[in-house]
Amino acid sequence: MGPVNGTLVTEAGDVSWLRSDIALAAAARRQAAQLARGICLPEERVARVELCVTEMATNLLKYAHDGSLALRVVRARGNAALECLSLDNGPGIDDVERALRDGASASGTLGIGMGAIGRLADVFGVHSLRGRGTVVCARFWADGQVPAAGPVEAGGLTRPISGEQVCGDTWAVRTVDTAGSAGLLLMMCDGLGHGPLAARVADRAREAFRDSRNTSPTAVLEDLHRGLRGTRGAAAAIAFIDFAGRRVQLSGAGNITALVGTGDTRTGLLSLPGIVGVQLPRPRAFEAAFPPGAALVMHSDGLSDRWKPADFPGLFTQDPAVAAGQLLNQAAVRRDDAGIVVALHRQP
Ligand SMILES: [Mn+2]
Repeated sequence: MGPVNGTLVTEAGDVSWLRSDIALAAAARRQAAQLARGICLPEERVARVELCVTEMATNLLKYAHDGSLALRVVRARGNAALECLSLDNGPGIDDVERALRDGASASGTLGIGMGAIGRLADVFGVHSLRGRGTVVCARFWADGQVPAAGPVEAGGLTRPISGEQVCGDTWAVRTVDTAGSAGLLLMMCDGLGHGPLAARVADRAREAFRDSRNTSPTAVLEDLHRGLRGTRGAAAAIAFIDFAGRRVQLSGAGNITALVGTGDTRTGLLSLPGIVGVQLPRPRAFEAAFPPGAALVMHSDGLSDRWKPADFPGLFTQDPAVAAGQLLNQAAVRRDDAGIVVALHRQP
């Protein structure tokens, strides 16, 4: 049974990570086509997906040297889409606008094919940092219809520690719509350790978050604590974005980084010590303003917390999957599961 006062917007699912090597294009085509058919994309659109990942793989191999593709099914408000993300730490694209227009970057390298990917996909986004890397996102909705976006858009991404197929980091987003308040609830959860036992914590956390009837972050965190009893436990944080009040409230325990970025400033939101599911002190909530243009970012310790919004010009005007992808791409520490969820308050 779902929550009475809200519906699930989106949550972490399985992500296929494919590292850049000579077999990347073929492997990505096979994997992407299988996922696309799994959500009943018509064959004509499966062919588009295959073209898209071929372009992405070719770009990574030729120009970025090292990078990866992340393929996944995303679900939002009852619809499903196949999403293809390309992440690299290559030279970047000098002039993204130009690369999209005439199919060649100013340096004649990484941007080739970018315009083609943009024309193939239902939703397309690219964010590039010179000398630091590029993230490209192409999304194909099963029915070709892009769902209407709300005032706050959210998305996330997880990547398991190298050598593991499953991830202990997870995230989820659901709406709150009661007489008193309308907004978005977000969860970021880092199951202790990694591998299948940590992934089980992550599954249970998403379940507890979905089933919670509560709307305040402290109460949802306590529901998570009950849901995770008997597991090895997790660091977790719950945030509530109040649409009318333009504020965000956060309650967390353990090592989850949470901050609101507006322009060049970042306001940290504190979590208390504790292990959700094992030992949770009385939760407290911390608040920050969340004006239009603001970004809420929550991530596990699989990402360094030393990044600054000022180092990512233009990132928070992008699709949340691109923003999450670029932050993970630039800040992941690689010796741990990595997980991040981002909510962006669109300008009215
Ligand atoms: Mn961790």
